[in-house]
Amino acid sequence: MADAAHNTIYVLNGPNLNLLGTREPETYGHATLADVERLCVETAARFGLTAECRQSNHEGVLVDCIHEARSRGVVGIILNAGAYSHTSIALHDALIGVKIPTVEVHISNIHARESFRHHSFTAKAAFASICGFGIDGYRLAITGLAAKIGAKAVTQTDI
Ligand code: CA2
Repeated sequence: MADAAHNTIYVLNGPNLNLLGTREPETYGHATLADVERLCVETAARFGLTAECRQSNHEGVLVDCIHEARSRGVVGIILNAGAYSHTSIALHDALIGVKIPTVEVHISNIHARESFRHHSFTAKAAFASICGFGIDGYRLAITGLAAKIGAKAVTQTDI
């Protein structure tokens, strides 16, 4: 493995999540994508993990990120595939293919919204899903992922 990343997790955000904090605050809150990514980096660090954050509006780019995660030896994925969650068999297949422990996150409670948001293809390939906690869902997801992969909270003396 050329570029092993054995304490790296990927945080992948899909289409339109770059607009966070600019519109629809009643649904998605006021935090920006930069706020989400900061939260993820800080939460991951508490478990000795490095969060690498990517956002793309393109399905194929997200598929490529998932493949890259495997080739780099990434140990976990946090995925909010946005609307592709509800449509993308390609993302589902990529996650199944790489076999990396994945947590699906949605900022909003997709089950309390339109029926077309109730089903998620990507959730079927994740070991856990979380929705409706706003951006705190990312923190909860990383905490759960850390427990799943055996990454222990680091103490101040470890840092
Ligand atoms: O609740 C979530 O996190 C979603 O994944 C967000 C997606 C939506 O399609 C999913 O059903 C649920 C949409 C992200 C769009 O984010 C925006 C943020 C601000 C303004 C406009 C869009």
